Amino acid sequence: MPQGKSASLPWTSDEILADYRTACLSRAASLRGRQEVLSGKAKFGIFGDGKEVAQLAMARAFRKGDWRSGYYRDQTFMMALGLLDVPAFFAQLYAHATITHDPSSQGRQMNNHFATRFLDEEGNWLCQTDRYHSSADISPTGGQMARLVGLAYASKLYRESPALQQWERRTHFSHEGNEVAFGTIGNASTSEGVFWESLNAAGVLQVPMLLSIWDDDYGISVPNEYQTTKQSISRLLVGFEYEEAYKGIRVYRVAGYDYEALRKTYAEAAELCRHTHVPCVIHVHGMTQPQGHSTSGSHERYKTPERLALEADLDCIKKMRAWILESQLASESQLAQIETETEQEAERGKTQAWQQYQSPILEKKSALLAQYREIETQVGSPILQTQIRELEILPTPLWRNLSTNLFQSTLLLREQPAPIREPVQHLWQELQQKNESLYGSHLYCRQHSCLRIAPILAEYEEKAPLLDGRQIIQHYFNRKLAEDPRIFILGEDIGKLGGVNLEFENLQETHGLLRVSDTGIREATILGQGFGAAFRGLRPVVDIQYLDYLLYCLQGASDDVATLHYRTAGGQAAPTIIRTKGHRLEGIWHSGSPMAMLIHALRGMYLCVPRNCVQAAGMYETLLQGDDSAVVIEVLNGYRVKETLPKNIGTYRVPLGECEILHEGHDVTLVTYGANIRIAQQAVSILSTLGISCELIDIQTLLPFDLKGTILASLTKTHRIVCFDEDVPGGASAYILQQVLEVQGGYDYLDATPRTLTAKPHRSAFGSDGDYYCKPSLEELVLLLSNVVG
Ligand SMILES: Cc1ncc(C[n+]2csc(CCOP(=O)(O)OP(=O)(O)O)c2C)c(N)n1
Repeated sequence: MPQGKSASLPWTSDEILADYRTACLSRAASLRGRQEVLSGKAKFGIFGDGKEVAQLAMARAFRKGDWRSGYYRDQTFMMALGLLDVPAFFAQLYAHATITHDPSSQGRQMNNHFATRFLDEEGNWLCQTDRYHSSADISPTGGQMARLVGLAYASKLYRESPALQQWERRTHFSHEGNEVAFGTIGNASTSEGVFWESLNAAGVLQVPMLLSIWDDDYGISVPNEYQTTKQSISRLLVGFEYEEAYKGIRVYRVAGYDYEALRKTYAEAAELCRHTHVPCVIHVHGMTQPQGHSTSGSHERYKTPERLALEADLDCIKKMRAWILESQLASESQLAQIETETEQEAERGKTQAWQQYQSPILEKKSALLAQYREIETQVGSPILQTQIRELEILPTPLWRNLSTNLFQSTLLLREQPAPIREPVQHLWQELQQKNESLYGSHLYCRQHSCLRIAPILAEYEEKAPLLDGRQIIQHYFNRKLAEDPRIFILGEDIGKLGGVNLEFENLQETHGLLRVSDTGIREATILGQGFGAAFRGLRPVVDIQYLDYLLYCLQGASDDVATLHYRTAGGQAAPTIIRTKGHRLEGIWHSGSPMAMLIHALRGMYLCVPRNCVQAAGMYETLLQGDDSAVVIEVLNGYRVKETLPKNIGTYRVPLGECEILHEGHDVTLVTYGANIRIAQQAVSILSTLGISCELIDIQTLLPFDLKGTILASLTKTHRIVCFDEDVPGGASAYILQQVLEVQGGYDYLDATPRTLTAKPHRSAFGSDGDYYCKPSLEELVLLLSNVVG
């Protein structure tokens, strides 16, 4: 081994050559990945070529207990830490739906979407301090940013929260908040609003977030000229620059092909971040894309020959190679050997992954062909000739090809006697069920599901105090914050003020700034701040001031929070409670009830719509015992309504997915929830004076929906249903009727047309008249119910 420059470097030449090997292996995998897609063996591919060397440096600065929140270019980083091998890289490319082969996602995510597993098979949380972590990637570019803030924020909490320092399990998750959250993002995605919001939040919070910006000058075909003011993200970040008096963010700029500078920059930034919690950004410029953006197109269509030539010159592996030789760290033949070996390893890994992916399907195909031939012998005619031919000519079948083929065979065999026809039908059903459950698992947690939490009834003392609803919430959280150091609440105006409705009055004084924290007006990162911290064993309650403003964080809630457990096939959970208030106040943006939007965007979360604060507290308690995430929408105009304080506040639990019958009746079933309950109760008593008996059912949670079939049971008695809802026509009411009529089978019991009473298709105008004529009213409800009963 030539000694050369290694003597003056802080790293051994062995270490540098190990890095070079990883870079070469990663590149060899990328090149083959594209070929696999172009030859039809995979659907789509996106790779990390051109970004290898910086990721080696990032991996060298990464410690056990640290976290990554990145995007689809980071394969070299994952390989460098031993979190990804070549077979797993290809298994994900092929969408191999087996957890042992694609441990990131069980074939659910596009390739290069990475996740480590920190839950065991039973959903128990593994020790986090002795391993490397990658929070699960998502495809919406920039979407990793909000979560990154929270991953870093957890270190701050573990270091600074006195309550957490007392928690006996803290060492399972953190060593005094020394963990750094490493982020990665492409240059073009820094144009997203959430990028700026996250940076600002990290600067304000002073959290150990180390963000790398991989800058290859393009976002697919659109150059920085159209992406970034002044065409340089680090130039733009000057205002964020750290100053002793004002804090801020340390910004570094380094070339993506300069191994030595990258190693030094990452070592310095990570050290600073880890010890001082000053957030850092490393703008890595001069990166390239040897194969273009993805397999969806070719970059020759939009890059000039000069640009392509420049990229070839700047290729980071080529540059690293030249630097190694120049520095006399290795000889030409040593490097050539590494290159040959990594080519071979990539080839072997690819072949192995393909065989592992194909062999069970090919086995099934052979078994099926044998069965078809046997059937033809029994029938005595070539009845399945086409099906056999179709299978025979399929060199690389998918499971769906077998399913389709089998289904067509069931049609061809429909006239045959049962012993011939039924085994084929069973095979089709078996394959269908197996794959439906394979692809459908883990939408919610299993072992630590909130649905497994035993309910506990609220109990009342004889002379229980009557309080404003908001005080019930205050009592509940006061108790929980005292009991459970993992819980923290954050949001706009909830700290010093105690919430705009004073639901958290004095809680910050009692429990401290880190347990009940004011944030800026930044809903996307309020959610991310909580959600990211939830990966690290904490229990955030994220306050969104009004339901109408949930839209600002809906992208994160839908793409990131709601899909997490599913997209990792049970490998990750980050139980986050979004608390908000809505339905009914006055004003276009203070009275929204966009429930259908939430129901459909948030499958994977629970959607709780408590009618009052006592119910809400019971739902929070159930949620805090499980590992699922949820949105709880409290009734905005209910905080001054008097409620009786249960003596077991903080312990009683309202079960999720269970309706409550609030008034028994026999003429019509009235289903509703949340703020409408009070109006419905008035309608029920008016109608009883008219001789109409209504059964009033509070749905309580829209996700999950009436798991015990309470509404159906009511329908078997009343044969009529009215769904009363504040969403737009055809909004949540359509979902409710679909659940009752189709899923529960309520259609069979109806004697009258099912009806809905909803808000108007536009938003509600301001003022009490605006409210009355835009939202469904008591009078309309009374009229509708009496017409239905007729
Ligand atoms: C929110 C969102 N918009 C658009 C896309 C489609 N898309 C995928 S990658 C990409 C370009 C991203 O460029 P950049 O952030 O520079 O990262 P690079 O791919 O160059 O590494 C686009 C527009 C997306 N995935 N997400």
